[in-house]
Amino acid sequence: MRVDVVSLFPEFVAQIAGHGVVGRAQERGLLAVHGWNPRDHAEGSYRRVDDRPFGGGPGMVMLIDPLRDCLAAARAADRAPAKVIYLTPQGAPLTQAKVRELAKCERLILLCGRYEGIDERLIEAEADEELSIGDYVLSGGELAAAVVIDAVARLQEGALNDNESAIQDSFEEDGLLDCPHYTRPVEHSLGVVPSVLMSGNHAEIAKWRRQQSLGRTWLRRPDLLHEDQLSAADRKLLDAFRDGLAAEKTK
Ligand code: 9D3
Repeated sequence: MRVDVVSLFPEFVAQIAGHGVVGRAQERGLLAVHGWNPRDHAEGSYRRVDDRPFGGGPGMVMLIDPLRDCLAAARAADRAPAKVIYLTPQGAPLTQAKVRELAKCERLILLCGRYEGIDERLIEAEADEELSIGDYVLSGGELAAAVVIDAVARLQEGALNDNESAIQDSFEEDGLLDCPHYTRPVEHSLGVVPSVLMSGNHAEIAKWRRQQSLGRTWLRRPDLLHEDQLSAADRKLLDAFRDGLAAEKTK
């Protein structure tokens, strides 16, 4: 997969793409990330990339032409057709389902805005999709681009080592939160490890982990839990989790 990032700070994105799972995916030839700067396509000694908004108001708007020429240069750098994604607070929320879909693309071009945003005509003419990474305010699209790159990189075949398997992720599997994890020592001044994890009974351990995933999702992210769609076994585990909590409260 090839990802081209159009940004006034392309080195910012390259930096992130050089480390961890993303860096390793690049080393393994599974992913290539390239940066493109609209300022390199801006005219005159000022190399202007923005101007004041029509209708007035604060801030600046990114000009059509430097962006369009930059995007054309990025497109022309490879024969494969690219899906162009504009990263913006007005976009559809990024989900793991969307990440799975994007990870299958041969080529993506990520368009990062700065200032108040980009002239709407450029977006209408060039962007296939608009995505947001969540309901909070960033200073530009670069961190959002880094998030998209990280999430799609780890789904490339061969990007993860065996111990990092994407399927093991309970979130990837069924949209539940993960269970708690423990390591040595068994007894610490901060507390002891739940005894079931020391029992060697793998069926009981799997049940406990499943129950913790269900219980935590119910407590912390009820929006992710579709109770009406749970299996009878999951229902029982969740009911027991709730009973356990209630018992603890009355203790
Ligand atoms: C202070 C500016 N805001 C006026 C009410 C609008 C605004 C413009 C540009 C807010 C943020 C940004 C820059 N953000 C992004 O480019 C961005 C983003 C984000 O801020 N949150 C979540 N996902 C994304 S994707 C791109």
